[in-house]
Amino acid sequence: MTKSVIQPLESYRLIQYSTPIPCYICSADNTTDAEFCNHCSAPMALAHQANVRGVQPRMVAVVGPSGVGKTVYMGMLLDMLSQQSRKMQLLARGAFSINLQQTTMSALSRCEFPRKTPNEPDRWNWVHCQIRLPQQRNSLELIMPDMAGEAVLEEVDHPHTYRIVRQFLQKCAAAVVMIDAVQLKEGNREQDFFVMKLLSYLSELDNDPRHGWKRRPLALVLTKADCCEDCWDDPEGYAKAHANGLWQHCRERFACHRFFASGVVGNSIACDTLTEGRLYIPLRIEPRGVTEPFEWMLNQMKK
Ligand SMILES: Nc1nc2c(ncn2[C@@H]2O[C@H](COP(=O)(O)OP(=O)(O)O)[C@@H](O)[C@H]2O)c(=O)[nH]1
Ligand SMILES: [Mg+2]
Ligand SMILES: [Zn+2]
Repeated sequence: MTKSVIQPLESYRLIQYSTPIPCYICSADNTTDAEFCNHCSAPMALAHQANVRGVQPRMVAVVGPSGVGKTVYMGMLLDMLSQQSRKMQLLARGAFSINLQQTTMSALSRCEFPRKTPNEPDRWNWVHCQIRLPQQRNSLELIMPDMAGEAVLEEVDHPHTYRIVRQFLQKCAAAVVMIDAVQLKEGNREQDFFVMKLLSYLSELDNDPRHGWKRRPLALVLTKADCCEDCWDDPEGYAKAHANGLWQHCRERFACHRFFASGVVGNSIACDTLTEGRLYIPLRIEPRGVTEPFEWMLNQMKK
């Protein structure tokens, strides 16, 4: 014999699903309890935070080929800005915004570089932060993801394959574009080609003469400058000498751009391992030229 039981339907729970929440990156509707957007995989925490605070954060991109040093640069930048008190100050919004700084700084403190960024967008670290500029009353809300170089290249080569990359770059107010100074010097043209493709993609993504990428600030950062001393004094001259096509491209298509040099470690050595191949070990942390491109970019955005 089966005993009859009363099973409450709790259909009131379904009411919450009647109001969809639009994703902050691609604007597609999602249910209230979705962790990542169903359409582009961006974290829905970005949309919830924007709704709660009633402010629309602006977005900035840090892009470049895989292995150029984006993760190390962003982690160090966040760490430096969150610790300085007199100049530009950064305050993370939400616990998830601290992950990138935490993973980078804890790897560097163990004399290691952080692991490679996965290609899957739901595994990227996103940063939502508030920036206070010196002598300014109003602060700035920013969103920055640490995207994998391969995903960006895939979208650039085959547009519409990575919805998140396309939607994000379309809405970005400015970008830091990174190029490996060591590879340029060694004559490896891959960096040059990647960045030129990316810049063409951006120009086509939004070619509005007033608000399109032509007018948006672009900081071109030569990374790993600790290994090529000659790029510190004149980063633009270095780019002109070693990546002339890229330099010309910027001059013709981007009204607001500047070249910078940056290095996070003072010295690193290569070590061949049996399991993971060649690994680079940072011997000392000596950030140089890390905050300058970012500060320049924010100042240009204000204009
Ligand atoms: N010499 C030097 N090497 C760096 C620096 N930053 C990154 N690297 C090297 O570049 C590799 C890739 O860095 P990562 O930030 O993961 O690159 P991403 O793929 O662009 O995110 C690291 O494992 C290091 O070997 C730097 O400032 N100086
Ligand atoms: Mg990375
Ligand atoms: Zn989305």
